[in-house]
Amino acid sequence: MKRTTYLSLTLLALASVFTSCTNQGKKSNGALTSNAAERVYVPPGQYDEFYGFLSGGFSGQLGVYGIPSGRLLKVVPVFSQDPEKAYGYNEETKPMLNTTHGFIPWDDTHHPDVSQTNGVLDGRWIFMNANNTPRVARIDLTSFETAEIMEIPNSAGNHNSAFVTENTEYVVAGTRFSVPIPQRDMPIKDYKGNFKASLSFLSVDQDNGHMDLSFQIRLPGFNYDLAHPGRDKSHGWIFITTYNTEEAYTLQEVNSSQNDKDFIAAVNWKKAEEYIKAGKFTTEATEYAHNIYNEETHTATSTIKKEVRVLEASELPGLVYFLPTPKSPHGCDVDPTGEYIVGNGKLSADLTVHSFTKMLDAIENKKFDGEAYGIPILNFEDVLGGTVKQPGLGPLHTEFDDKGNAYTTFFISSEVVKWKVGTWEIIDRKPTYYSPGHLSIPGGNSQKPWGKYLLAMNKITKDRYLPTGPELTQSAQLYDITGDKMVLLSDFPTIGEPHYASMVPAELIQPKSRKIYNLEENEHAHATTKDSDVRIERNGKEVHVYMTMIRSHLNPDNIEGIKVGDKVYFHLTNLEQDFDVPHGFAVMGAENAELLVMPGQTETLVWYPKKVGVWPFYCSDFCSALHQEMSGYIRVSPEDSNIELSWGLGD
Ligand code: RUQ
Ligand code: CUA
Repeated sequence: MKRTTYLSLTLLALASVFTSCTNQGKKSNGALTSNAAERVYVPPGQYDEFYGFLSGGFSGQLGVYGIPSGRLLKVVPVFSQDPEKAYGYNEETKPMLNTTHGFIPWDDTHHPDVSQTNGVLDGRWIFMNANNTPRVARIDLTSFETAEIMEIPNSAGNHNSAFVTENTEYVVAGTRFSVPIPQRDMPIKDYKGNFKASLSFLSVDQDNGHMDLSFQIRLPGFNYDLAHPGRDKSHGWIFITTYNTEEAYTLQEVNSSQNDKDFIAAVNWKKAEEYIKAGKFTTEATEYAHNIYNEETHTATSTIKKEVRVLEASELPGLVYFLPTPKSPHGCDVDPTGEYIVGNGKLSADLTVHSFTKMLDAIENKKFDGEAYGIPILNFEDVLGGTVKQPGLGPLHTEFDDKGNAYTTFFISSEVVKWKVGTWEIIDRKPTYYSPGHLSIPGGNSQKPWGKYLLAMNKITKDRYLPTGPELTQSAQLYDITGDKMVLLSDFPTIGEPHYASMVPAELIQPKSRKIYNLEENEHAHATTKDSDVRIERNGKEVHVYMTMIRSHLNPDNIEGIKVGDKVYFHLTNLEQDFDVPHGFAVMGAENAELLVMPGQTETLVWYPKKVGVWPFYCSDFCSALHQEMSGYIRVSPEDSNIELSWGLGD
């Protein structure tokens, strides 16, 4: 234990040495070549070449940026409520944030992953994980809205998620924390052998993207950190880093760093499908929410599902193998050919690369080195494909270009290192400011990388921007990787803490981008698609206001007969059918903020009138020259008043 403590102290000390080095280096540094500014400059009125989807980390959102400019285009609320677009506040989208733990409006998201066809990014959907209360979301890349959220049962710390297979057959999600499964009351010290992990396979309907929890694989109680599906020759497998194979449950910093090697778990999901077909699963009772937003009714529903099919890894031969990998590996990355699996051992001096071909051979010839909970451990030397010697300190993640190169981030030595796949030689290294986590290359985790840019996402910002008090924005850095040497082009601030990002050529998404919702297709239960349908209905204390919005009035704009103690539903339909003409809606004293209604869309805000008076409401989005006129009044009378319900627009 002493030695390990010493090791972490050394790493810490090194970290500060390196940080201060790079800090100083930066002041005089000529990292920017003279034409770097030109290479990220997108002239007014022109478009970026790529979309960058950067996870919002602890903000629970997804940031959409233009690359190379770094311009922020949109923040998509996913596992969050959004005071810009009313997601999670309006009645239509509240069900999206429902779970079996109740309404969870804030989560921690790390890994956006774009759908693929034949191992190439296709720009249909982006999937993303919620770490804390395990969920997987699907964001539709025509509307750029969260379209679906699936809660993951039997999981805890859904960090190892969401990873998309080559034809988007599955989105795979594993547990970072092992827990009692099923959950029960038991002493923490009995962790070893009793806590378990699960790997969930969510199938995806290729027509509409709908997810279904197809099955789970039950695994030993290690920590499963990151994963990548095999591709091309290794299609049908998924590779997952583990740490804490010690099964420590306290002071993990030390106790989880004892073993010389942890594992990369190689899971054969084609085999899993065979076992499912052959009925080798057990159906377990559990509970999880499945939430879907319907684009016709503009309304989300939440359904609680009750069971899941489970495959027990220790009992099913050929399903899972362990590849020994030094030392507490974090990222697990597969090269574009599918042959090499890179384990980024956080505490290892070298980068370990496994060979898929050798792995198959080792399996066939039973080159085993023992087993863990009934799962064969393959012999390290027999699966080793190569080693990148002393590339840097604290490797976290690796991506690939289209010329046979790999790029790895090093957190402690604060740099990106370029190396050659196959010869394992180091070609280039460039500092990052400071301490990068993930990096991203467009298509860099698929069969087809577009090796033009590399984005490093840094954990520490320090002095890169004007200070903003104790809380600083996070920072991304863009490199040109078209030459032998990487060239730093720019810094740009990001929201939350991006872990992974996915970058996609704009041409795959831009032509399909939705402009409006067609009024004729609006099937919202409370839509008002023409002015003659404007009305107010009272049902006891419940009042429904069917209101329309168009430049530049709200209809009705005078309402009387509302009483203290009512519950008023404002159903707003935006009658516009032009691109980029949303209207907002705000009414004084509303507890749940405002609405922002897209052309042709209907949204609902609930308002509890608590005080007698005449209260204004208005459009909160500057929509026209007479936007300031787009307003009205609602009269609230005492609870026992007998003022008749009435409404109007002019005379
Ligand atoms: S992780 S910064 Cu959350 Cu993907 Cu490595
Ligand atoms: Cu409508 Cu401002």
